[in-house]
Amino acid sequence: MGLFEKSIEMQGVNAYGKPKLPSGQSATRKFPVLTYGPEQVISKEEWQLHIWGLATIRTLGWSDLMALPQTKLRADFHCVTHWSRFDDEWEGVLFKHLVATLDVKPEAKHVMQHAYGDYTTNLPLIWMLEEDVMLAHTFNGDPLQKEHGGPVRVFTPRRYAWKGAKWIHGLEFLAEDKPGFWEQNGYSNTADPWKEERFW
Ligand SMILES: Nc1nc2c(c(=O)[nH]1)N[C@H]1C(S)=C(S)[C@@H](COP(=O)(O)O)O[C@H]1N2
Ligand SMILES: [Mo]
Repeated sequence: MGLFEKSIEMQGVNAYGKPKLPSGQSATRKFPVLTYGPEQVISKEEWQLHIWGLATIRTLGWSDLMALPQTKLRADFHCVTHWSRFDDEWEGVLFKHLVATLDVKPEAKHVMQHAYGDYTTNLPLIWMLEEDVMLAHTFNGDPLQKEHGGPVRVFTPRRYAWKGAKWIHGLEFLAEDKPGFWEQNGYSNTADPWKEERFW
């Protein structure tokens, strides 16, 4: 997988004061594709994001997403299969900026991400609202490639990467937690790379 010597970019701490390279991870310059089931081929014209549950029911299209504040984020990507990538530039809409346009009920405490192709993953709302959780459409200046979840995926830099659904298609606001696809299949509910929360 193209491992390289521990170089300057992996030393020290990240933007949140955590070690740049979490324990049990190896750095790669490649960007492996990890998809369970078939790759989804969705054009930006047909892409839709449905919002339901304990929030305003809404459907956003590509132009609605583009009309929201756009943010660039330089961040690292940690996969539970032990590889990490560093310092990519991700661009898109922060989840918290999307939520600011919705009416979310106070009982909403959890979010289920639903992807085209039925992949799901769950996180507490409060973690989704962290300053770096993004609905990303651009990667290092280019449209996010379809194998990596284009036109739009969720990216959660402070969780293992399965916590971000590629081909994001729905956000369901819930009062109670519910396990997503990998969480039902033995992966950690919380997925903190710095605690090596891989499986339960
Ligand atoms: N829709 C969808 N999203 C997904 C997955 C998937 O199978 N389907 N795999 C997850 C897992 S396990 C990982 S590690 C990352 C991998 O993202 P990448 O293929 O861009 O490296 O996407 C996550 N998001
Ligand atoms: Mo994964």
